[in-house]
Amino acid sequence: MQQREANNGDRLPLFEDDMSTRGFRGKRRDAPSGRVPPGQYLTSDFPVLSAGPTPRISLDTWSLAIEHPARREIGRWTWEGLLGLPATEVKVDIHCVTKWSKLDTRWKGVTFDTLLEATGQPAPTQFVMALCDGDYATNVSVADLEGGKALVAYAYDGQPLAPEHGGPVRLLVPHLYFWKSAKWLRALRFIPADSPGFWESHGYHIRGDPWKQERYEGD
Ligand SMILES: Nc1nc2c(c(=O)[nH]1)N[C@H]1C(S)=C(S)[C@@H](COP(=O)(O)O)O[C@H]1N2
Ligand SMILES: [Mo]
Repeated sequence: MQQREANNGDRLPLFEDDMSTRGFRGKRRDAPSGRVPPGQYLTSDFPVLSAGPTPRISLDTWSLAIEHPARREIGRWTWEGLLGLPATEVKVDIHCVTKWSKLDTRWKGVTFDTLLEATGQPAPTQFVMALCDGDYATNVSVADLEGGKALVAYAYDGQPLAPEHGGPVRLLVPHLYFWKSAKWLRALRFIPADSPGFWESHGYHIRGDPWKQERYEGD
């Protein structure tokens, strides 16, 4: 995959870097095949996939927590607090296990690395459960979050993230199937060992790498 190779493994390409190198990539828009994982088709619209209703979330009371396995909080940010952290803009391709892929989606938010750094501690364990309003949860390894691979995103395509797409804040882990990109994110809880979240306990793959077609348990 071109974007990955050009950007150190799975690291998210910074939006500015991407724009500045675009000239060297020439016709990559005409040759998207190398960017579409096996079994996926391209879509230009943005489907909404939610296991339940879109929660109503008030920014006045909203916060995002990072929790130690013993559930002790090691960080918490209000909406203003989150916006006050250094932001990152990325342009990435996303891949849903229901087989749509969408190229060049633009997001803004705070990287996992920046949040963890702001806690002033190293990762307490190697696995995280992303917890959401509305009971959804998904597991992600620290290896799949760190090194610029994941964003806590609050803007999409230059606008505040729409509620149906996970606003105010969602996780964005674009190198894994999109079910890992938890909408309405409220906490990142470090867990002692990898354990399934919502879809992962309903037969979906524990990791979900679209390039390996890790769709279902056992793939
Ligand atoms: N909280 C929450 N996050 C979620 C989901 C959900 O049902 N609830 N669905 C997941 C799935 S299966 C996909 S494909 C994407 C869909 O995101 P979208 O609706 O913005 O396209 O969100 C993921 N994150
Ligand atoms: Mo999905």
